[in-house]
Amino acid sequence: QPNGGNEDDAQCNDQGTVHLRNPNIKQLDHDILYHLALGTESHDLVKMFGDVKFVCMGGAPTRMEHFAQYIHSQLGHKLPPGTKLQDMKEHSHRYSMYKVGPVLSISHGIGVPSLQILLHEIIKLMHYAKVKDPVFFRIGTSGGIGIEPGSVVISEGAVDEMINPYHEQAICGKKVQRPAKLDLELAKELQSLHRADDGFELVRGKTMCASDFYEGQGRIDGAFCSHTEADKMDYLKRLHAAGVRNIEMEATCFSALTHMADIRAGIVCVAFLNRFEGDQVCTPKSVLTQWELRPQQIVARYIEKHL
Ligand code: R2B
Ligand code: URA
Repeated sequence: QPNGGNEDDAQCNDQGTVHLRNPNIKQLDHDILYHLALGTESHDLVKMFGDVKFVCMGGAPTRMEHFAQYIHSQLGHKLPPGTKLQDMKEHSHRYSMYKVGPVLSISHGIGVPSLQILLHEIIKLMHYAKVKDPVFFRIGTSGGIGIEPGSVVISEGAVDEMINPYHEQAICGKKVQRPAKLDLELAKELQSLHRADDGFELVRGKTMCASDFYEGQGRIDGAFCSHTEADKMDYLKRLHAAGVRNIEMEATCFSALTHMADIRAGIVCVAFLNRFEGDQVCTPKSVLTQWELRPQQIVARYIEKHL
């Protein structure tokens, strides 16, 4: 193992606070969460974030701003009196972060590297803020496999492009694999919050995480392409047969890092297209924007239920 100790150590999460699996952290006088523009010495993290219960992440800054507004308008009555929507602009060197009482809404950008940096710092933030039993969500967009465009997929777990159920990370010249597991009970509960009159389908399935939108997702419409339409269809069918129902770009990392931190986590994504039918996202932007609200609705119901 690289410096950092045994990843199989049992978590001592007796008080429900988030423990860091890194013995080096204890040696630090103070810790700077560089990409969040926060630090243990410069900020009172317990005061600022100690009440957080739900951490919601999604790729786009505007979506996460909208989610914060949505939570404020929908759940305001259940939040402590006077709870305001805080735009934490000054604490977003790279990411956009909003706080509505116990709900943190943060954009993570596109792809694993951007998300992974954020997860390291947010998990440390939860630890320093002494947050108890937080639940993490990714509310995102994806390409569906064999499902109606506009459907919502609740992930049961993630696989990489090779259909391996782990997140692989090179550390000091060695590849380290970490299981990309999600909480199945949470996934089932999220599914139960779907209503017959929602006007969209909701399915549970595996999510394939790619490191590219084009060739890495089998698309034949990128700037480069050395495979055929038939190769693509074979690959999509193999994914489907393995239980994969959607493709996006962060699921393995999100699942693996939350799992390692012993944090309950769920991924809820809307599918913008059915990849069996094509590669281009042809639906008008105004419709996509409406579809993007669907995962937010499901997660807001979960939050409301558990407030
Ligand atoms: C879904 O959509 C983005 C790419 O368009 C990426 O962040 C993802 O996971
Ligand atoms: N996001 C992806 O990563 N893939 C898609 O096909 C659509 C959204």
